[in-house]
Amino acid sequence: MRFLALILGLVLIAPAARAEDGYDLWLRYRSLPATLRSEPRVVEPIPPSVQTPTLTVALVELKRGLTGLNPDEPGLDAPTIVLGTPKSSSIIAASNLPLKGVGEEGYVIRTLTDNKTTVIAANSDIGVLYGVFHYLRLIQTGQSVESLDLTSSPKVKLRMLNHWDNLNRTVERGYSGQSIFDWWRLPGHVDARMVDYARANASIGINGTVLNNVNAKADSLTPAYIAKAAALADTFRPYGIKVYLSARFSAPMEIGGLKTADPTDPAVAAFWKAKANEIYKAIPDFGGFLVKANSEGQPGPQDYGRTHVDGANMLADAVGPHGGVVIWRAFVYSHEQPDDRAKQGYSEFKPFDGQFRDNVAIQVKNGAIDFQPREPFHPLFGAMPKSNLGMEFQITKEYLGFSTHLVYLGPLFEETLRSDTMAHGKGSTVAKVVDGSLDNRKLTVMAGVANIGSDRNWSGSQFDQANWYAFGRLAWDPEASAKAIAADWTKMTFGNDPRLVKPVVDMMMGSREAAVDYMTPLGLHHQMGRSHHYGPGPWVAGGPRADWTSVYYAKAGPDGVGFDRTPSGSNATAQYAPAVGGCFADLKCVDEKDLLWFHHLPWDYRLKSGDTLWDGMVKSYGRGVSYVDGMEKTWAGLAPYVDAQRHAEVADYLKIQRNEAQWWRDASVAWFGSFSKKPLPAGEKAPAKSLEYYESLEFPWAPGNGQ
Ligand code: GCW
Repeated sequence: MRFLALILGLVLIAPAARAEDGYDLWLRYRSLPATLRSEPRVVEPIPPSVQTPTLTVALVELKRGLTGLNPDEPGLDAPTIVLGTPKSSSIIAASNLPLKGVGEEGYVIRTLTDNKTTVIAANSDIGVLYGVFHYLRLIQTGQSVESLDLTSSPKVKLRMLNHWDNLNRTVERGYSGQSIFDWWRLPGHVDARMVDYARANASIGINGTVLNNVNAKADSLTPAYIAKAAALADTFRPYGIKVYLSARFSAPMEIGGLKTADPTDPAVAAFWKAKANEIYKAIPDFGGFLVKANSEGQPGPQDYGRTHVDGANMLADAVGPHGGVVIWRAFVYSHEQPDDRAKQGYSEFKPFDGQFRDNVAIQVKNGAIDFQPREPFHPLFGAMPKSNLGMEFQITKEYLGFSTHLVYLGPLFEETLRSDTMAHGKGSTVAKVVDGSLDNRKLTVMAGVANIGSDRNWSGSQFDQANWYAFGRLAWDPEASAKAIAADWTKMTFGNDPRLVKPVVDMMMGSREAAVDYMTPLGLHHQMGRSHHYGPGPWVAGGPRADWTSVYYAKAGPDGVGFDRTPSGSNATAQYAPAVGGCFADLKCVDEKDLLWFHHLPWDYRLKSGDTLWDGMVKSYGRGVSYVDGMEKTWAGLAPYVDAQRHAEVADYLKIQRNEAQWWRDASVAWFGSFSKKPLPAGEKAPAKSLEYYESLEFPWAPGNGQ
């Protein structure tokens, strides 16, 4: 009997138990359980005379999804799906659909009054493909498609990935193997995986990709590499994805034979114009340039006494006639500048508001330091109403445990986007700056530093796929809910069983706060190991520049801990709208999550909980570790609902995370305890090893550091 039950059990869970490695992402299209299946549908063919590459891939995707999710044959009288534009389909043209309101990339999905026909319609072919992915998502997530009437269109114009991929296939801050782009074999061979890359991105609405690292080599702009980029552009085009290149500002000298890269020099401007013409000849829909200038040693206009405006506008004039854009990063800080690093981006860019060309966007990281587990929103959001201000998030988790820590970034993205800049009073959220609605900006950008690599599972871990997914969904709609996105992703990636979905979503939703807790609680930041940023390194000091050390940020001493950014300190709070900055600077108002970001406080400062700061810190670290413990246990209990291979991989990683969270906790408690000199709160264990031990650990081969 026991044996029979076991066999039966195996048969019942057989579909889930099939080996999967994560390659299929959220586009698995595995057959749904009978209870969730809707009636099989017939997809109307597209007449050859109106077929286009994009409509063709939309049709193929729809059929692939439908037959995968429900392999039953449609009956004779089965309902139909018609997809297309008013140009490609007479049914759509005659259906009186609200297409006017959905713009260039949006779509309408509607079940017509005959109740037999559902149209997936758009003004453009790419809108149709987006609509197909939405329709499939409804089925994948177990929603009814019997009677639909919905519209959707992206709120942000450029929804982009930024690959920090080098030409030798190393990836700066990449934890998922090598670069997905096989530069050496291009353009002769385009890996079939490039199509799946494009499908996956299109499925979440991403419409641009920067192929090379912002720490750029001029080689990317040589004819040989332009041809390689063109081969990728040809592959991505049916999926609505444009390619962009990071441009090295000194390229005119390195590959143009000039003696200068001064943006005001006519020969330099002529070099860039000619280069743009050359690129557009090979890639007629080339997106434009992304530029990291005068930051962390990269060349830029300031090398010639010129400004960011001079540099950006000169490049903008080169790509402008072709419809291209220049995305100029605001991630600048200089070691000659003694001021608080958190202030430097704002100080440099704010005075230029209104001076950039219309086809320039300033790309601003979510926070003023660098993709920390938690940062208050960057003060530039809301401060440059006369400029196009784009968002840069980091999907790859440089400061969040790389690919082996389960940290769902949806809540981080959401927290930033929902922050209120108060630029025009209440409700002036960062999302409204990014989608352009606050100041009526047309060129809007949301970029994510990609976590994609050559690993079979794309992102280094199964759960890191969710961060790529969430980024895309939030770029489409910056006001979307991180939790709803997590639920969609979980259902599409692992299945619809509520016994799986709820615990996984819960686990994901708390995972980022847990990482904050075990790494940098209460507003601490930049406490990671030197240069590779792996593991704890609160003792990191010395070296080439103060603002690359941990002690610069935590300022721990016998008197207390934290960075005073109030008017009595660096006064970074003055860079925010008065109501916001005033609150940050006020101990009675500031959220304790940001406490030590803005304040230097004594160890016995009383937190709202009644704990002293020291006790509160120690408890936070411990809370983070316990959360990971909990995730490990929850996940172990989910084995019946997840295929063995993916289950085992996640379980291994959670174990790594559990150990590393403990290490973070112990090392941090040892370090900060050497200043506080206070006993641990009751029930808290002493660190397992001595401070010297933690300080002695070295990781010369930690990934993501390579050039
Ligand atoms: O996050 C930091 C990284 C650098 C990166 C830089 C940037 C591409 O440590 O590796 O360089 O930011 O955003 O330019």
